[in-house]
Amino acid sequence: MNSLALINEFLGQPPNASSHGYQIDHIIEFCHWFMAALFFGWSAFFIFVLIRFRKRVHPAADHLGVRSGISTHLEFSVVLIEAVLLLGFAIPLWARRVNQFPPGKDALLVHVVAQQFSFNYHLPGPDGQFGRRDVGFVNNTNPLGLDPNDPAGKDDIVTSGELHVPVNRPIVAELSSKDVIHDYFLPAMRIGGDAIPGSLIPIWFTPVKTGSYEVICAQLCGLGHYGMKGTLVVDTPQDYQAWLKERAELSGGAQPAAPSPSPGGQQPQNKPAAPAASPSPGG
Ligand SMILES: [Cu+2]
Repeated sequence: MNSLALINEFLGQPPNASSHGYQIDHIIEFCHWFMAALFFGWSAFFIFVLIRFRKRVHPAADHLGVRSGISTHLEFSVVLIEAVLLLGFAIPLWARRVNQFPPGKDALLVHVVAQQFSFNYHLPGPDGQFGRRDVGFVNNTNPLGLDPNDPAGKDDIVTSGELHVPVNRPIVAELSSKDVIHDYFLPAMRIGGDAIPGSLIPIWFTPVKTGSYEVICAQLCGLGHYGMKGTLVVDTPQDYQAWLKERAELSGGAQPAAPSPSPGGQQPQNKPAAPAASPSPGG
Protein backbone atom coordinates (compact mmCIF):
# COMPACT_ATOMS: atom_id res chain seq x y z
CA MET A 1 0.00 0.00 0.00
CA ASN A 2 1.50 3.33 -0.99
CA SER A 3 1.28 6.42 1.20
CA LEU A 4 -1.54 7.87 -0.92
CA ALA A 5 -3.79 4.89 -0.38
CA LEU A 6 -2.86 4.96 3.30
CA ILE A 7 -3.98 8.59 3.73
CA ASN A 8 -7.14 7.90 1.70
CA GLU A 9 -8.03 5.00 3.92
CA PHE A 10 -7.23 6.95 7.06
CA LEU A 11 -9.57 9.76 5.95
CA GLY A 12 -12.28 7.35 4.86
CA GLN A 13 -12.03 8.46 1.24
CA PRO A 14 -13.24 6.07 -1.43
CA PRO A 15 -10.61 5.21 -4.06
CA ASN A 16 -10.36 7.82 -6.79
CA ALA A 17 -12.24 7.06 -10.02
CA SER A 18 -11.73 10.25 -12.06
CA SER A 19 -8.96 11.46 -14.32
CA HIS A 20 -8.07 14.52 -12.22
CA GLY A 21 -8.70 13.00 -8.78
CA TYR A 22 -5.13 11.81 -8.16
CA GLN A 23 -3.99 15.47 -8.19
CA ILE A 24 -6.44 16.28 -5.40
CA ASP A 25 -5.33 13.19 -3.51
CA HIS A 26 -1.70 14.32 -3.84
CA ILE A 27 -2.51 17.72 -2.35
CA ILE A 28 -4.52 16.16 0.47
CA GLU A 29 -1.69 13.71 1.07
CA PHE A 30 1.01 16.37 1.08
CA CYS A 31 -1.00 18.65 3.39
CA HIS A 32 -1.45 15.83 5.88
CA TRP A 33 2.23 14.85 5.93
CA PHE A 34 3.15 18.53 6.21
CA MET A 35 0.71 19.06 9.11
CA ALA A 36 2.10 15.92 10.80
CA ALA A 37 5.63 17.32 10.48
CA LEU A 38 4.47 20.65 11.93
CA PHE A 39 2.69 18.88 14.77
CA PHE A 40 5.76 16.87 15.77
CA GLY A 41 8.07 19.85 15.20
CA TRP A 42 6.08 22.26 17.36
CA SER A 43 5.45 19.59 20.02
CA ALA A 44 9.20 18.94 20.26
CA PHE A 45 9.85 22.69 20.45
CA PHE A 46 7.26 23.07 23.22
CA ILE A 47 8.84 20.32 25.29
CA PHE A 48 12.32 21.77 24.65
CA VAL A 49 11.15 25.21 25.90
CA LEU A 50 9.56 23.72 29.03
CA ILE A 51 12.85 22.07 29.97
CA ARG A 52 15.30 24.72 28.74
CA PHE A 53 13.57 27.64 30.51
CA ARG A 54 12.40 25.81 33.61
CA LYS A 55 12.10 27.90 36.77
CA ARG A 56 14.77 26.01 38.70
CA VAL A 57 17.49 27.13 36.27
CA HIS A 58 15.99 30.59 35.54
CA PRO A 59 14.58 31.99 38.81
CA ALA A 60 14.32 35.49 37.28
CA ALA A 61 12.61 36.28 33.96
CA ASP A 62 14.82 37.19 31.01
CA HIS A 63 13.16 40.12 29.26
CA LEU A 64 15.46 40.05 26.22
CA GLY A 65 14.04 36.76 24.95
CA VAL A 66 15.44 34.67 22.11
CA ARG A 67 18.48 36.15 20.35
CA SER A 68 19.15 33.53 17.69
CA GLY A 69 17.45 33.90 14.29
CA ILE A 70 16.52 30.22 13.93
CA SER A 71 12.85 30.65 14.80
CA THR A 72 12.51 33.40 12.18
CA HIS A 73 13.97 31.09 9.54
CA LEU A 74 11.66 28.26 10.61
CA GLU A 75 8.58 30.49 10.54
CA PHE A 76 9.57 31.81 7.13
CA SER A 77 10.03 28.26 5.76
CA VAL A 78 6.56 27.26 6.96
CA VAL A 79 5.00 30.32 5.32
CA LEU A 80 6.94 29.60 2.12
CA ILE A 81 5.76 25.96 1.96
CA GLU A 82 2.18 27.04 2.57
CA ALA A 83 2.42 29.71 -0.14
CA VAL A 84 3.81 27.15 -2.62
CA LEU A 85 0.97 24.76 -1.78
CA LEU A 86 -1.65 27.44 -2.30
CA LEU A 87 -0.22 29.36 -5.25
CA GLY A 88 1.63 26.51 -6.94
CA PHE A 89 -0.87 23.66 -6.58
CA ALA A 90 -4.28 24.44 -5.09
CA ILE A 91 -5.17 27.55 -7.11
CA PRO A 92 -3.95 26.22 -10.52
CA LEU A 93 -5.81 22.93 -9.90
CA TRP A 94 -8.98 24.83 -9.06
CA ALA A 95 -8.50 27.16 -12.05
CA ARG A 96 -8.29 24.18 -14.41
CA ARG A 97 -11.57 22.87 -13.00
CA VAL A 98 -13.45 26.15 -13.49
CA ASN A 99 -11.77 27.65 -16.58
CA GLN A 100 -10.89 24.73 -18.82
CA PHE A 101 -14.14 23.00 -19.61
CA PRO A 102 -13.97 20.23 -22.20
CA PRO A 103 -15.16 21.29 -25.68
CA GLY A 104 -18.90 20.85 -26.23
CA LYS A 105 -18.77 17.94 -28.69
CA ASP A 106 -16.60 15.67 -26.54
CA ALA A 107 -18.44 16.20 -23.32
CA LEU A 108 -21.72 14.77 -22.18
CA LEU A 109 -23.98 17.41 -20.68
CA VAL A 110 -26.40 16.44 -17.92
CA HIS A 111 -28.72 18.76 -16.05
CA VAL A 112 -28.79 17.94 -12.34
CA VAL A 113 -31.76 19.43 -10.52
CA ALA A 114 -31.67 19.02 -6.77
CA GLN A 115 -34.72 19.07 -4.54
CA GLN A 116 -35.52 18.11 -0.98
CA PHE A 117 -34.39 15.28 -0.82
CA SER A 118 -33.19 13.80 -4.08
CA PHE A 119 -31.31 14.57 -7.27
CA ASN A 120 -33.16 14.61 -10.60
CA TYR A 121 -31.40 14.24 -13.92
CA HIS A 122 -32.40 15.64 -17.27
CA LEU A 123 -30.77 14.21 -20.41
CA PRO A 124 -31.44 15.40 -23.96
CA GLY A 125 -32.41 12.02 -25.44
CA PRO A 126 -31.56 10.83 -28.99
CA ASP A 127 -32.04 14.27 -30.63
CA GLY A 128 -29.31 15.76 -28.44
CA GLN A 129 -31.49 18.74 -27.55
CA PHE A 130 -32.82 19.62 -24.15
CA GLY A 131 -36.51 20.41 -24.04
CA ARG A 132 -37.69 23.65 -22.51
CA ARG A 133 -38.51 23.61 -18.83
CA ASP A 134 -40.83 25.86 -16.93
CA VAL A 135 -41.74 25.86 -13.29
CA GLY A 136 -45.42 26.19 -14.27
CA PHE A 137 -45.41 22.63 -15.62
CA VAL A 138 -43.97 21.04 -12.49
CA ASN A 139 -46.16 18.36 -10.96
CA ASN A 140 -45.76 14.91 -9.44
CA THR A 141 -45.31 13.16 -12.78
CA ASN A 142 -43.25 15.98 -14.30
CA PRO A 143 -40.76 16.84 -11.55
CA LEU A 144 -38.63 19.07 -13.78
CA GLY A 145 -41.47 20.95 -15.46
CA LEU A 146 -40.71 19.79 -19.02
CA ASP A 147 -42.81 21.73 -21.51
CA PRO A 148 -45.08 19.10 -23.13
CA ASN A 149 -45.55 21.39 -26.15
CA ASP A 150 -41.84 21.61 -26.98
CA PRO A 151 -40.89 19.01 -29.63
CA ALA A 152 -37.24 19.03 -28.45
CA GLY A 153 -38.39 17.72 -25.09
CA LYS A 154 -40.44 14.78 -26.41
CA ASP A 155 -37.51 12.34 -26.28
CA ASP A 156 -35.85 13.80 -23.20
CA ILE A 157 -34.92 11.50 -20.38
CA VAL A 158 -35.80 12.45 -16.84
CA THR A 159 -34.65 10.22 -14.06
CA SER A 160 -34.11 10.44 -10.35
CA GLY A 161 -31.73 8.86 -7.88
CA GLU A 162 -29.50 6.99 -10.32
CA LEU A 163 -27.47 8.39 -13.19
CA HIS A 164 -25.45 6.38 -15.68
CA VAL A 165 -22.49 7.87 -17.54
CA PRO A 166 -20.02 6.33 -19.99
CA VAL A 167 -16.44 5.72 -18.88
CA ASN A 168 -13.54 7.84 -20.21
CA ARG A 169 -15.77 10.63 -21.49
CA PRO A 170 -15.85 14.11 -19.92
CA ILE A 171 -19.11 14.72 -18.10
CA VAL A 172 -20.41 18.24 -17.55
CA ALA A 173 -23.09 18.39 -14.87
CA GLU A 174 -25.03 21.62 -14.77
CA LEU A 175 -26.33 22.05 -11.24
CA SER A 176 -29.47 23.83 -10.13
CA SER A 177 -32.03 23.46 -7.39
CA LYS A 178 -35.80 23.59 -7.06
CA ASP A 179 -35.91 24.67 -3.44
CA VAL A 180 -32.95 25.25 -1.11
CA ILE A 181 -29.17 25.12 -1.51
CA HIS A 182 -27.87 21.59 -1.98
CA ASP A 183 -24.44 20.33 -2.97
CA TYR A 184 -23.97 17.64 -5.59
CA PHE A 185 -20.95 15.75 -4.29
CA LEU A 186 -19.27 12.78 -5.97
CA PRO A 187 -16.57 11.69 -3.50
CA ALA A 188 -15.10 9.01 -5.76
CA MET A 189 -14.82 11.54 -8.61
CA ARG A 190 -13.23 14.12 -6.29
CA ILE A 191 -15.69 16.76 -7.46
CA GLY A 192 -18.72 18.56 -6.14
CA GLY A 193 -20.60 21.80 -6.52
CA ASP A 194 -23.38 23.74 -4.88
CA ALA A 195 -26.85 23.52 -6.42
CA ILE A 196 -28.39 26.94 -5.85
CA PRO A 197 -31.93 27.97 -6.76
CA GLY A 198 -31.84 30.46 -9.64
CA SER A 199 -28.26 29.57 -10.64
CA LEU A 200 -26.77 27.17 -13.16
CA ILE A 201 -23.41 25.95 -11.91
CA PRO A 202 -21.43 23.60 -14.16
CA ILE A 203 -18.90 21.10 -12.84
CA TRP A 204 -16.96 18.57 -14.89
CA PHE A 205 -15.00 15.37 -14.49
CA THR A 206 -13.95 12.34 -16.50
CA PRO A 207 -14.69 8.97 -14.90
CA VAL A 208 -11.90 6.48 -15.61
CA LYS A 209 -13.20 3.35 -13.86
CA THR A 210 -16.48 1.56 -14.38
CA GLY A 211 -18.50 0.82 -11.29
CA SER A 212 -21.15 2.14 -8.97
CA TYR A 213 -20.36 5.25 -6.92
CA GLU A 214 -22.10 7.17 -4.19
CA VAL A 215 -23.66 10.59 -4.76
CA ILE A 216 -24.36 12.64 -1.67
CA CYS A 217 -25.72 16.04 -0.81
CA ALA A 218 -22.98 18.02 0.93
CA GLN A 219 -25.05 20.94 2.20
CA LEU A 220 -27.29 20.65 5.23
CA CYS A 221 -30.54 21.18 3.32
CA GLY A 222 -33.27 20.14 5.73
CA LEU A 223 -34.56 17.32 7.90
CA GLY A 224 -34.08 14.66 5.23
CA HIS A 225 -30.56 15.76 4.30
CA TYR A 226 -29.00 12.63 5.80
CA GLY A 227 -30.90 10.49 3.32
CA MET A 228 -30.17 12.60 0.25
CA LYS A 229 -28.06 10.03 -1.53
CA GLY A 230 -27.94 8.64 -5.01
CA THR A 231 -25.86 6.49 -7.29
CA LEU A 232 -23.60 7.29 -10.19
CA VAL A 233 -23.03 4.25 -12.38
CA VAL A 234 -20.05 4.45 -14.72
CA ASP A 235 -20.75 2.12 -17.64
CA THR A 236 -18.86 0.83 -20.63
CA PRO A 237 -20.09 2.66 -23.76
CA GLN A 238 -22.23 -0.39 -24.71
CA ASP A 239 -23.86 -0.60 -21.28
CA TYR A 240 -24.45 3.13 -21.34
CA GLN A 241 -26.24 2.93 -24.70
CA ALA A 242 -28.37 0.09 -23.35
CA TRP A 243 -29.29 2.17 -20.29
CA LEU A 244 -30.12 5.20 -22.47
CA LYS A 245 -32.37 3.04 -24.60
CA GLU A 246 -34.11 1.61 -21.56
CA ARG A 247 -34.62 5.06 -20.01
CA ALA A 248 -35.85 6.49 -23.31
CA GLU A 249 -38.46 3.73 -23.53
CA LEU A 250 -39.53 4.30 -19.92
CA SER A 251 -39.66 8.08 -20.35
CA GLY A 252 -41.59 7.72 -23.60
CA GLY A 253 -44.20 5.57 -21.90
CA ALA A 254 -44.47 7.71 -18.82
CA GLN A 255 -44.50 11.12 -20.51
CA PRO A 256 -46.86 13.25 -18.46
CA ALA A 257 -50.25 13.90 -19.97
CA ALA A 258 -49.87 17.42 -21.27
CA PRO A 259 -51.38 19.80 -18.78
CA SER A 260 -51.49 22.26 -21.66
CA PRO A 261 -51.74 25.80 -20.48
CA SER A 262 -54.60 27.43 -22.33
CA PRO A 263 -53.73 30.26 -24.74
CA GLY A 264 -55.22 32.74 -22.33
CA GLY A 265 -52.14 32.32 -20.19
CA GLN A 266 -54.06 30.47 -17.50
CA GLN A 267 -52.11 28.50 -14.92
CA PRO A 268 -51.79 24.77 -15.57
CA GLN A 269 -54.43 22.75 -13.72
CA ASN A 270 -52.02 21.06 -11.39
CA LYS A 271 -50.55 24.24 -10.00
CA PRO A 272 -52.22 25.37 -6.82
CA ALA A 273 -54.30 28.39 -7.65
CA ALA A 274 -53.22 31.59 -6.00
CA PRO A 275 -55.52 32.44 -3.13
CA ALA A 276 -58.08 34.99 -4.29
CA ALA A 277 -57.57 37.23 -1.34
CA SER A 278 -54.71 36.60 1.02
CA PRO A 279 -55.39 37.79 4.52
CA SER A 280 -53.10 40.70 5.07
CA PRO A 281 -51.18 40.49 8.31
CA GLY A 282 -52.46 42.91 10.89
CA GLY A 283 -55.33 43.90 8.56
CU1 LIG B 1 -29.57 18.45 -0.11
